Amino acid sequence: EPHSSVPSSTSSLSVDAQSLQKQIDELSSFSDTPAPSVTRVLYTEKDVLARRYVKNLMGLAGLSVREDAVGNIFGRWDGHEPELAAVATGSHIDAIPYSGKYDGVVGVLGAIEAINVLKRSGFKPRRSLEVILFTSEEPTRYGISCLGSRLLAGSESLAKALKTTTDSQNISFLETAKSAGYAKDEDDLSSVFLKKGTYSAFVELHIEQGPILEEEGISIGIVTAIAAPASLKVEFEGNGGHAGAVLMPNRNDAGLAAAELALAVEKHVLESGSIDTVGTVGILELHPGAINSIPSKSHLEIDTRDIDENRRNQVIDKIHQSAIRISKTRGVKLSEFHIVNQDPPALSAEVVIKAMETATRELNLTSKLMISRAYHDSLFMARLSSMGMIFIPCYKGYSHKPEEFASIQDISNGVKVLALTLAKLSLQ
Ligand code: HGY
Ligand code: MN
Ligand code: MN
Ligand code: MN
Repeated sequence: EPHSSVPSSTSSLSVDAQSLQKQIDELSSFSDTPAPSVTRVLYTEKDVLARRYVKNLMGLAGLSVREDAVGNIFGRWDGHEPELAAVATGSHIDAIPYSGKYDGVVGVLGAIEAINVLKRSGFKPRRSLEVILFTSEEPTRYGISCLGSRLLAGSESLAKALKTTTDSQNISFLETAKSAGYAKDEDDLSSVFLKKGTYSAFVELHIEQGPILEEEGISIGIVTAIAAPASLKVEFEGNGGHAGAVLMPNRNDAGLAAAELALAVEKHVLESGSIDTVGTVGILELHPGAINSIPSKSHLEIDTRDIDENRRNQVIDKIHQSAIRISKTRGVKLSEFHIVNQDPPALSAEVVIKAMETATRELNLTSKLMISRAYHDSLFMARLSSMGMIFIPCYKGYSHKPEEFASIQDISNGVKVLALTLAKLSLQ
């Protein structure tokens, strides 16, 4: 009967930095855009290849691998009390167009390496440990963020919506999932929902996607809360017409309505009274998209977030009022105002924060408590169990662009903190 104790001296925690860096580089080659950018969208051929690559690494780490109906992938190391709720970790490998090779990837490949670190140290888990590759954290293909973890957390509305969801090419989610080898028989996605008590804790390793740790020369960020994200889809319709022949008083320009609303988003965000309120219009499409044709239709997708949920919701209400006002003053139709998601923030659990603080201290690493302004799968895993996140510095805070970078030293620090935190939580 193996006796499990947390690795006594932290010197027994050795990260194979060279192979981890190689894996990060190899994984980044599964991309639909040229290096140094990475584009890897859910269920595309590159996504399927990348999944296969990660499943192979899970197998090499001695993990038993299973996949659910939408392609969440679980690698499990049975503890000597396997009936207890397990401790999980993980992140995502999908990448938005022209992004970088560390967002999400550090928390998947780093998690597998954390398992290898513990195995090399002779550690034996009491609670089983699971590494999760979440399907589609990014909203790129179907416009919904954290699709896999949202389902795991039991979102009935999402399970229902996915039966009729299509992508921009009008291909259905279920058909595409099937082509990637998932959603085989049932189109009842509630099979993905995890039972309460499946996990006792969930910890995610991720690059900060902000400049604080690097600026302050701190090695580890201990996340205390994840900001509340929301996304809106808005459409205006006007008569369009000839860009030369229609005089200005006779126009109802859907493109200018969109431009006015985009500036209204900025205005309402800046007037919220807090630096923590953010907002942007990341997608703005004009139809028909010809220089000499007055836009007859415009489509905007708005991303607005705040650490304070009510303040964020007030901004959404003001954006809605502005959309209605603009449609009246410009004589365009507000043909859609749809709130795609309006999620609450998530707080990290004391028990996980404590384990991470102890781990960073034992590893002689500097650390700082901080909030995550980016959302993560942890936002939804917090609905299933105690949650915590470990941040590592990234170059100038860059993310969602090819210049994204994290040093293998910082990544290795994060992996060691993750390994020690998982070990502590496994023995509780
Ligand atoms: O947008 C986000 O916050 C996440 O990085 N996908
Ligand atoms: Mn024992
Ligand atoms: Mn991202
Ligand atoms: Mn991410």
